[in-house]
Amino acid sequence: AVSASIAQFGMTPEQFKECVVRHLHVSLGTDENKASKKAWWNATCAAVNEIVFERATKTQKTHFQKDTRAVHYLSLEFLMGRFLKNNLTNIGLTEVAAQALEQLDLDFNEICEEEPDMALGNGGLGRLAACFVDSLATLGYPAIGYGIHYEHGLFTQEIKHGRQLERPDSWREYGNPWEICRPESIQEIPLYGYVETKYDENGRIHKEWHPGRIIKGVPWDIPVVGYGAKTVNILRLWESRASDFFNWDVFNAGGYLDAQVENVQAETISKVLYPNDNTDAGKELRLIQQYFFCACSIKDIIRRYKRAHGDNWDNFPAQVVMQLNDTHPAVAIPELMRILVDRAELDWDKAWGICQKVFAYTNHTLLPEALEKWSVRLFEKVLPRHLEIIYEINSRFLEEVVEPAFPDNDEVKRKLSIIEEGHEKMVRMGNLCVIGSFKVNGVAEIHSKLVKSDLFPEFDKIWPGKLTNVTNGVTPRRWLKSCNPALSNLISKHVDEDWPVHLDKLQKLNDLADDKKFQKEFMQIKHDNKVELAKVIKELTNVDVDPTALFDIQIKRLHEYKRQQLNLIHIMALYRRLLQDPDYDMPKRVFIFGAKAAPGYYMAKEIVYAINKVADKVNNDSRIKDKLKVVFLPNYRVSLAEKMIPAADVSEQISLAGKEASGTGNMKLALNGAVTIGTLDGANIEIAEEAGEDNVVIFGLTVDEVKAKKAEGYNPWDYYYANEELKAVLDWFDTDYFTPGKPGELAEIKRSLLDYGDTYMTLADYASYSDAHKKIDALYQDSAKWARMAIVNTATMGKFNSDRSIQDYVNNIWKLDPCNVE
Ligand code: 26Y
Repeated sequence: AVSASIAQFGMTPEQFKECVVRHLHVSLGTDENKASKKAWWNATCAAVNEIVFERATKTQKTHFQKDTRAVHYLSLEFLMGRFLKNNLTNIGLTEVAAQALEQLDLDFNEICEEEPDMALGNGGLGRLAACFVDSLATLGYPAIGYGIHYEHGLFTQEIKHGRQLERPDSWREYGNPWEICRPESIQEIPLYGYVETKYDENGRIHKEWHPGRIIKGVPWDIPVVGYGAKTVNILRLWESRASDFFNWDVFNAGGYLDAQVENVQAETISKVLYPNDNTDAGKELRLIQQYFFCACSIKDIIRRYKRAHGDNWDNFPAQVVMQLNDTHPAVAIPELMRILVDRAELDWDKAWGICQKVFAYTNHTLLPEALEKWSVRLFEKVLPRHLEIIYEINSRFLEEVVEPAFPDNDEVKRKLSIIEEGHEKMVRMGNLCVIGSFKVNGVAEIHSKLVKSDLFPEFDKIWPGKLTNVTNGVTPRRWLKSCNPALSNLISKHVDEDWPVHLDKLQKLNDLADDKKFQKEFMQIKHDNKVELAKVIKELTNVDVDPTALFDIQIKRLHEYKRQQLNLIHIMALYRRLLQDPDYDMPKRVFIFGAKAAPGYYMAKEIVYAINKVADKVNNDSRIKDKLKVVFLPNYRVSLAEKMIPAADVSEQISLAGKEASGTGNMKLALNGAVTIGTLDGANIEIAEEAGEDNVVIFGLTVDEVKAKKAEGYNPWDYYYANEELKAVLDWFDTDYFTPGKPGELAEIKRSLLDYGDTYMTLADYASYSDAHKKIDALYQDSAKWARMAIVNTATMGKFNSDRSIQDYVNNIWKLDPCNVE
């Protein structure tokens, strides 16, 4: 069905070329002689959009006419990356476009490089949202993604003298061809002010919120093209502006300048993405961002519902499900209650019944510092009516649900209460989400198990079955077909060509895992991809790396729990071994990092610096004869990931067991034939199950062993004194070996691993990690064995198709029907 629909856009390169040239003239106002590469890129996008916008309109119309139930994916982050190549892949016109541009003497890849990444997200959670909207459209489900139209996405990272510098990201400074402004769907959003209590003639209480400010929300629509391009869904992102009528008052009062100040404040809301990943800062502007986009989205959803169903709310839960991407959009729950109770004047129980049928919540982390809490004081200032509603939800929950389940148990009540009592009272957004949702899911088997047993055990007892699992996935369209065309073509020679939508079909490659010819072809492609990455490395860092070396890649946000520092100390140990014994037996190795540190995360930035200083020293030390290279690629982002992942031999997934909820980079790397070195954490466990124990290298403490060791009192010094190599490497941080003339510049890293308690048990896992790498070395030196492992990894990753994740959500949570468009 998919390839048939692709044929429907059957276009010749000549036709596509004509279309591009026409747009160069009529849309870009230039011509073939003057056009910059940027103009060519814009014109190519415009050509693609002739198909995309048409399909988007048709899809929206069909969904409206059939009055379909839809999922509304609420997320503060969508890490979309680039669109051009992806949309061409999904429309099935990549080859046609490449040939058309060639006829114009242009290089397709070079033109694609003109596109800035749309980086409206931090890491895993934001990229997951992007993979999910791709899969929803591919599977033909009615869905809309809601988020914020940030002016500045995640900062651009530069490395200067080894340190991270942050520069603003201006992804749409010169316009963005993929988005359309929809002023006809603007929403007005209240903030601040106070609540008035009124009584009607029957003595019924009524609350009226008198806001202190009104903000305008302007929607921008971005089409999301499904593979095969039958369904094109919409990602709707809200931009904040000053409200016209509100400013009019100020203006009439003579406050022209004040009005401008108000404008700036209003526009600040969607100005910038918060760059924290897995650490909550609790800032007022962030709460306002959360409320702003939730309120806009709910108004938008209700407007659409009323167009089909009028003022009758009875069908609302049948038509609408809202998925909360972590607790970030949790304020949507009291917002819907406010609209139902204060505006629609439903009675509380009826309103709450609706809410509890509409919301579902995904938990992405167990880390205490990432669990959102807002001070009651701040909540009351920004959203006074919502705070009242939260108190009401809470008191009814404690009385009607907790008391019967745990009679007279104040300790459990204290734990489950949405309000945390203490020095400063806090609103716990996680508890609010569990109480207000009909389903709660973790993102990998082990994570979901820990959500039940450690994070919310009492909730699991109160509502058995509410807490569940949906293992994450990644879209094979972007993360294999589009980013690794050579491997994709090889696969298509041996597997039905609809493998990008039936990824389980890759299993057929298992039969070829020992086939000499296939091994040779597979590994030749890996080599070619490494040659390409080596060029990128040279360009970005001026470091020469040998493509025949083993490429070992760790790409993810910089966080102590992800343990880039474990990778680093092991690299230092290898360096030391080579210095002590120039004949030390190991294959040539290149260690490659990509990672952004949150700008306020001190230790993460120290680790970035340490990696770069070690890299400087190692890469320029002729004594080790290029047997070891270390590369930190600056500004890691989706488009850079697309170049790194196809070139990886080894995938580093080395978080402390129990800390990484799932991981998704692990899936992308394995899918492209990298062998995982990893702990039994998150989705690594399921990857090992699928690929088989022989095709991954597992090391380190298990979740249970971590718990036991913590309980008995973990002491990192024991490991320091017990391991001569580990001690020597850690002591290196006190010297000026890697920071000439500046002894102790890296000493904080050693301190964090010893004096500050080694929160993530890096030293406890060191010996086992080092052994695991020795195993990798031996396997790599047997090239047939290695090829077999790489192939089996690609062959067995079918489970991690995000289509499977979406189908799990549909079956167990959303209960949607696919909708045929045309
Ligand atoms: C509270 C706020 C500052 C905050 C902002 C971003 C908190 C958390 C985050 C981001 C979390 C995140 O990206 N979590 C990751 O989600 C992935 C998708 O489920 C998982 O694969 C990954 O293990 C998890 O760390």
